[in-house]
Amino acid sequence: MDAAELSVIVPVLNERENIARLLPRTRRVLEAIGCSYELVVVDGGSTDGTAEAATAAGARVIRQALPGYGGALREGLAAARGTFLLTLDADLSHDPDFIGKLWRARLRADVVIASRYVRGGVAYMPRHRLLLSRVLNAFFARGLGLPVRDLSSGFRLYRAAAVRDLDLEGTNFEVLEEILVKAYAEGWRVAEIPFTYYPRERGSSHARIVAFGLALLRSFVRLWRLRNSIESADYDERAFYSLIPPQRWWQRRRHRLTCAWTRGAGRTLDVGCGSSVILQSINNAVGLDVLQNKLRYMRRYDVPLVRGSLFALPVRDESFDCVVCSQVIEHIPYEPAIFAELRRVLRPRGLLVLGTPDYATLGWRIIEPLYGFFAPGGYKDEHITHYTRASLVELCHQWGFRVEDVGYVFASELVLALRKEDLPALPAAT
Ligand SMILES: Nc1nc2c(ncn2[C@@H]2O[C@H](COP(=O)(O)OP(=O)(O)OP(=O)(O)O)[C@@H](O)[C@H]2O)c(=O)[nH]1
Ligand SMILES: [Mg+2]
Repeated sequence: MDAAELSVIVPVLNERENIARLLPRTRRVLEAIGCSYELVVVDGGSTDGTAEAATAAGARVIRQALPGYGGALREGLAAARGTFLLTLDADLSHDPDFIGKLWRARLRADVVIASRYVRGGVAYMPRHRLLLSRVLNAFFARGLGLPVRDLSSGFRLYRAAAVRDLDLEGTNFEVLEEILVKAYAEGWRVAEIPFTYYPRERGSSHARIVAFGLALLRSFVRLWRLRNSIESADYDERAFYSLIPPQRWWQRRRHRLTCAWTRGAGRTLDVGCGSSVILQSINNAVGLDVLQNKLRYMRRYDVPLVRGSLFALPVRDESFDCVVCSQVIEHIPYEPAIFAELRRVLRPRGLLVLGTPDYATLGWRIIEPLYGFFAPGGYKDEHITHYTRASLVELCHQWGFRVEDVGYVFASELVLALRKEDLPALPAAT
């Protein structure tokens, strides 16, 4: 079978009556949309003839091997062959007529959620379940720094690439939050569109509040670690808005220094931009990074981006008026190629803004261990090359950069403004 444009994935457990109503309606909606599609039903061992009903309605039925709703969803996502993957419940709480709206919103983000909790969305649910759902969603969104209202909606449209490589482990309904958090941490965009939810009319519920609650809390702890580690695409951006005062001040001081010097400096290349706000504040910048997830995250801001490494910048000679290289050189081994490349891409008399911790300062020698202790998922263990002001200035001179200005973040992190001068002879790149 050819790959479809859209795979519709329905996890089912004893939903014979519901699936017999859902699938023909879904098919009509998909025919009206006019895309090529496949219907994938993931059966968790139904004993009421659900699988037979699904097969009779023309769906591909998969018998799940992993346990629970989470297992079913993961197997369904893995088995689907579409470019877009849509998941919905069988119990008609998720009206198939809504698929048209999700499909029309498919280019707005990589994950589109049918959301009960955005403006225009409505949830007809028993009051105690609504309350629980709202509290848990607010807790997850706040605690994990996700700008999403309805993290537990199972009615979603995914770009297949956004979920294909996620390493998922949830077996209960907490897999929904897990998918979202991991996709977001990989830099994929998430959007919500308003949706009206109705409770199931037939069949019986599979929600087990206590087991689900415990699974959700365990999952929260793991996801919290991920969100506060540098693995998360928006780590640098979140640090700028951190609620921990020293982290917030640090980021802002660095931003202020760097942006004051690069303001109006012309065409700028931000090498190792990550998801830093600096890239956005320099209005004429191209962002460059080695990490795909950081670049993917920054796409939402419409900044020009390029993937590459400082050892071999994928840009032409002398093509930038200014280069920013902040918090990069301490993460990579020292090689002459670094300075040769920074020099090569800058025009004559161009400006280089270079930032790195100064290991000769008492401040940094105290702060780095503290940072490693309080932010175990942070950057400390990645600092492999230790510069001091003296060693860095010496190197810059060798490579034909004149120091124009010197700044410090909390007397520990050095930021140099350097001017590219003519050099009669460059040091041989060894
Ligand atoms: N394959 C599979 N499907 C499941 C499993 N648990 C639930 N489902 C299906 O997942 C969807 C959502 O389950 P529901 O029981 O509706 O859960 P809920 O919406 O939180 O609760 P209610 O609507 O109140 O029943 C339905 O289509 C179920 O049939 C499972 O272990 N395996
Ligand atoms: Mg339901």
